[in-house]
Order: sequence, then structure tokens, then C-alpha cells
Amino acid sequence: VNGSGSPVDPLSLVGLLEEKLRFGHIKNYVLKKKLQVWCRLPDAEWGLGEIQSISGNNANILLPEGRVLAVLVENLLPSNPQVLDGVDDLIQLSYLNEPSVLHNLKCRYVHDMVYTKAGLVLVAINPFKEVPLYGDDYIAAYKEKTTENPHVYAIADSAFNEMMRDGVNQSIIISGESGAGKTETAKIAMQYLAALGGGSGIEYEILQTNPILEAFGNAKTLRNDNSSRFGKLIDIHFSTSGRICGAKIQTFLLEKSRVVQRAKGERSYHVFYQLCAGAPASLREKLNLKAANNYEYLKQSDCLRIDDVDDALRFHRLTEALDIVRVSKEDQESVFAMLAAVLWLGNIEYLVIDNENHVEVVPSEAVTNVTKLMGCKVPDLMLTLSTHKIQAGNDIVIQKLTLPQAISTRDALAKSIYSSLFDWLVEQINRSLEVGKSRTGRFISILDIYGFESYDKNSFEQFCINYANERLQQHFNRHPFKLEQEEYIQDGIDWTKVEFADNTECLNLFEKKPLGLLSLLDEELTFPKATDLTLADKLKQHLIGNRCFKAEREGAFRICHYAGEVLYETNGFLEKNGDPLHSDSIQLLLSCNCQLPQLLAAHLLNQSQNPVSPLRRLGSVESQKQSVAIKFKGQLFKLMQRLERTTPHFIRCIKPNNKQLPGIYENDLVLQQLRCCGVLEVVRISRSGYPSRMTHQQFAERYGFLLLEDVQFQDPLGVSVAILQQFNILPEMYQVGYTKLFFRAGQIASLEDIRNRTMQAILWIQRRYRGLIS
Ligand code: AOV
Ligand code: MG
Repeated sequence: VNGSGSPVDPLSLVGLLEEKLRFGHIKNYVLKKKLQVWCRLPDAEWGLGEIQSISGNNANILLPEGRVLAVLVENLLPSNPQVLDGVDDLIQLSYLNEPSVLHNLKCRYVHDMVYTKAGLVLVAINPFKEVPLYGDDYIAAYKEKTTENPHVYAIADSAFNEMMRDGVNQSIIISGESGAGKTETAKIAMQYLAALGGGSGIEYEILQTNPILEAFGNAKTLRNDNSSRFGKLIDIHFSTSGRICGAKIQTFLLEKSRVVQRAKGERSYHVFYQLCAGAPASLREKLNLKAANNYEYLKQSDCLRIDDVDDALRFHRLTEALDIVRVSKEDQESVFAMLAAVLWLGNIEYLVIDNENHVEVVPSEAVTNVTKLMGCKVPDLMLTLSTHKIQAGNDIVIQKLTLPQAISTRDALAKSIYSSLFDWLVEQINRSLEVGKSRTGRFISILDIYGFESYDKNSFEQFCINYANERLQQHFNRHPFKLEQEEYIQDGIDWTKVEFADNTECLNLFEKKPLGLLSLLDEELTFPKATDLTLADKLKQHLIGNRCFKAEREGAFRICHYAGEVLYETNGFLEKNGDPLHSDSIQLLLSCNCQLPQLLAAHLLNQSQNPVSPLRRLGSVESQKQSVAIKFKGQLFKLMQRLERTTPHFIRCIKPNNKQLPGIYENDLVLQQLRCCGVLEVVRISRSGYPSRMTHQQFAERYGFLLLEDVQFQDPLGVSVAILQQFNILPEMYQVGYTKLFFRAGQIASLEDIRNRTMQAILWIQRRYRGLIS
């Protein structure tokens, strides 16, 4: 009962309390015997029980197995009535505490219902097995709207409809940790859009880009057997009639170090193993191919195969897909030749020739194979891989390399060939998918990047990947949270602010100038004597005191990311960020008499034209270019700007266990992901907020004709208020802002219903009337 003596709806009271308490404790609720509650069990899990007795701060809880547990009242949370078990939108839960949400998601998960709405966001829990939720029948059901179960299809469907209705470009933004299911989800969304807008055949080409990009850009890691090692944005373009008319793929920072080294138990890019296992005999002979275990670059990490994956079959599929996106057989063969060249490069060995550790290349099968495959001369290759040209005044001096220098020169060449080959391939694909003449400029973008990663050892690659995830998280925060709340406040409506984890501070740690991580990293490249250890010292010196940064033992530092703390080791940072490629190596590629190496060289030259960050410290005729991290930052900024101009649809993928196995739902792991990505806060906002809104003008125009009294001389606000009164819309269901009206979920739907029925009645009367006259 409220202050005026009238009864209060118990649900709204609960909501109110909850709003105040956020994840607050039960002691502020009415505790009574028989109440069903969640209580913390001794093993720290949440268990369901019933209050047996309470005295002061202590309660006795009856557990299902008959045991009675004495607990502190503050360790209790209210549970939801059983009828709410497994609701398909978390908004519907009466109590929105963590154990209730976990329980709800689990109820659904065990029944293979892997999708659940959380207000504006779709939560997708990785089933790690085939679930019967996809294919033509399901697509038809979502197309015809005969089902309302949450699904990726439903998200793709609303993106499509909003694009057609509002003429605004849309984006489907998929996030989640490594192995959570982003790439699979992106493919499911593409499949739906292809079915919806297909017909011309181009949709088939678009789908076939997936096996190609996965072969060249995915690899087995310790977290995921098919881990994306690059970021991808695909824009699918539509004609005015809603047909797909083309697509464009943009990729971000491929992890190229993987080609030459990685952790034990991981693999290099799938395509290498596919080629070795699946190339037909004639190609094998032409490229001097051997089995994967003959190549240093492949065998070094003690992992050549992936369970249940047939690399030879995948190779076959890859060539089919390449045919479909119109990469000619000739070009395909050149691509495979370059891949074989990279593999043979890894087998090239050095001989130390003096006591200063200077080396020469050992003549071998590897050397001749590389030269044959690339079309260059043996002495040129041997010289490039063992010497440096240094500009001394007007003269060029040739200096022998030491063993470590020579190895890194060889590896840099292999990495550059691979990454430029990847870019070249994406260009070919884009050419094939080019948006035709019927372009309307309308598109749906799907974003799938590498997920947040934290290993025992984290290096520059994780640093970049996790930075990208921070950026994406910021975009996610801005949308349901910041923008929503800002709009309420601007329009002057009553609104209790919901606190949410904001990652601006961590982003600033990366991006601030001149003393952010990226600037400091860049600056260190310009010091001739810098090493990975001096870099670590410098970071400590400048960043200590920042709440998101922690100094660690020598050569290491820690960042507090939105998704957890990660310990980075600076070992390799400088070289990976500087990404030096000797101009000698580019010259070598240019001197080849095959076309592809020349094209790749041109591409590499093009990339290195940015005159930033002179890599003087390497003391040679270096190509001058932007550091990797700074370039990446620029790319991410552009990406975010583009996404800002679209209507976003968010999908949060969740990994229920770290074993990549079906049927295992680990509460702690799921909870940690829900917490760090702010899913609960989104629900809270969606629920306590006013998701529908219209300007006074729009509202008056749309519903004004329903008024029984003539109000045509009133202003839009006056008309709007009259409509609200006539239809008895309860005051708690709406708010009147300075410019807009805000409604609780469901209100507009019921007004629309009245409007539709009235319109039909009017049409019917008109028809009758005409009939009478004629
Ligand atoms: P990721 O993209 O989020 O990781 P993936 O999409 O590659 O994760 O998913 C990892 C694995 O989980 C897949 O290879 C499938 O075996 C399984 N999986 C995911 N979604 C589904 C689904 N809907 N149905 C069945 N199996 C699924 V990374 O790219 O590592 O961040 O960089
Ligand atoms: Mg992926």
C-alpha cells in the first residue's frame, strides 16, 4: 500500500526496489517463511531453497534434498516463480538478479534453445553441437513471422525490414570472447539475408566467401579450433526491391606472426594444411609439395591435425569456392605456389661463418624450391636473406647479417608474402561481388572480429585484439546505455539513471596522446637503442597510477580490460609493431618473373608510403611506414564512425565452457561474460525505460483522427494529451518530454491495434457508401 492508502501493484514495487538496489540483497524485501530464494551454498554456487525460519540476520533454508542450511540473510536473493522458468526475454523476469538470469539461460540451454533476448540484445550461447534450429523451414517461419522465438534469423529479419522501411543502413554487431560463436553466428545471419534477398545468384557467391576467408584467416588456437585471426566487416547491398545486388568485405589486421611462430598446440592458417593434404598429384609435383610434417613452419608447434576435420576435403571445397568467386584456375595456382614458397622459406637454413655470428644461406632443396616457385634467381635470394644494404653517404655498403637478424629477415619476408596475399585475395573477392548498377546505397553490415583473448602468455597480438574489443565494447555501451539515457535527460523526463560499467578509462589508457600505450609504443620505435625491456620500463614510468594499468615483473605489464585483467609480456612488441621489411626483400619480389610476387611487392610498397615512424633503430634502408598499432587504431576509428551511421543490432555470444564440448554449462564462466558485457544492465534499462518514442507532432498526426472531439486548432502537444486521455493510457505507462512522448514497451502496439481496426472500419464504411451511391 502506498502513501495515499491505495494498493500498489506488487510487481512494480519489486521493480522499484530492485532499481534502487541493483543487485541488492533480499533483506530489503519482505522476508517470510516458505519464500523461494537463491542462497549461496558452501561451494559458492547458487542453490534454490525455501525459507524455513528467520531470526535477525540469520535464516534457515530448506534445500530440495531435505537438508537445512543456516545462512546470513544477505546471502539470499529472491527467485522467480516457476511459471517464469525459461522465459524467452529476460525482461519478463520479476527478479533480475544474477542467479535468476543464469538459471533462466540454463533452462533454455538444456533444451537446445540457445537464443534468448535481453531487451535490445540477443544472447547466443554456443551449443558446441548441431542444434535443429536452422535451414529452410526455420527461415520460412521467420520470414512469414509465424514464430517469435529469439533467433539470429529474427535479428537479421528486423535489420532487413528496418532498412526497407526507414531507408537507413543497418549493422549486426557480434561480440563475445574467443570461441563464443561469433563467426558461426555471422554465417547464420548471412544465410538468412541470402535467403531473403536472393534470386540473382550473387547470394551464393557471398556465402562462398566464408570458406575462403576461413581457410586463409582462421587457425586452431588453444581457445578455438577455428579461431578468426582477422577482423571482418561485410556490407551486403540491396536494391530498392530488397534484392541483394552486391557485397563488400573489409578486413582488419591479420595476425601474420602465426605464419612463422605460435604457441605449442596451435596451428598456422588452415590453408597450409589443406594444401599439403588435398592438392592433386599434378599440383603437388608442380609445387614440389610435401606432407605438412616436412615443413618447419608447420611442425614447430606440435600440432598438425584438428579432430574431426578433413583438411583434404576442405581443400577441395576451397578450390570450389574460389571458382565460384571467379578466381581463375591460373590465379589459384599462383596463390598455391606462393603458399608453397612460404613453407619452403621456413626450411631455409643458415651457416655461421665467423665468430661474430655472421651467416650465409645453406644451399638446399628449400632454396631452389623457393626460387622456382617465385621466379627469382638463387644468388639474389641467398643475398637478400643474409645481408643488409646500408646507405653510407653516397655509397651503399653491404653488411652480413648475424644469425638472429637473418632469421628475422627470412621470417619477415614469409609474413609479408602471406599477409599481402591475403589482402590480394580479398581484393579479388570484392571485385567479384562488386555492387552493380542497381545500387541504392542501402546495406546491412555484419561485423565479426577476433574475440577477447587471455592466455598464460599474451603478446602484441593479444594486445591488438583486446584493444579492438575495448573499442567495440565502447560502441555497445554507447548504444543502449549512453544514448538512451542521454535522450531521456535531454528531453527532461523522470528517469533513474542506471549505472553501467564504462570502459572509457581503459580506452584512454590505449589512445591518449602523448602518454597512452599506443603513442608510447610508437615513440619507442624511434629510439635506436630501444629494446622490449626498455619499452616495458617506459610504460611503467609513464602509466603507473592509471587505474587500468599495473606494473609487473621485468618486461611485463597488466591491463584491466572490461572483460578481465590480462598480463602482457613485451617480448617481441617492438619488432611486431615496427613490422620491418627490408627494401631488399621488396626488391627481390619485384625482380621475380612471376606476376603474383610482383603484385604483392607493389602492394607492400603502397602500404609503406606513409612517412610516419622512421624505423631508424634497425639501421638499414628500411621502408618507412606507420607502426602496426597506430594504423590499426586508425582503421578502428573509421570502422566505428561507419557503424555510428547505421542502426545497430547487437548479438552477444557466450561460451558456456572452455572445453569446446556440448552439454556443459559452467555458471561462473557464463556469469563472468554476462557481467563484463553489461547484459543485465541492458535488460534493466529496457525494462525500466521507455523503449518507444515519437515526437508530439508524429504522434498527433498518426492518432489524431481517432479523437472523438474536434481538436484541429490545438497544438500537437494538446492533441497528444487528448489522445492519451481518450484511450485511458495510464500515467505510469508514458512520459511527456519537451519534444517527444516516451512509452513503455507494448503501449504503441495497443494504440496501433486500435488505429488499424478503426482504419478498416472506415474503409468498410467508405466502400459501402460508394456502393450505395452507384
Ligand atoms: P568465435 O568466432 O566467437 O571465436 P566460432 O564462431 O568460431 O567462435 O565458434 C567456435 C565453435 O563453436 C565453432 O567452430 C562450432 O564448432 C561451435 N559453434 C558456434 N556456434 C555454433 C552454433 N550456432 N551451432 C553449432 N556449433 C556452434 V574467435 O574467432 O576464436 O573470437 O577469434
Ligand atoms: Mg571467429
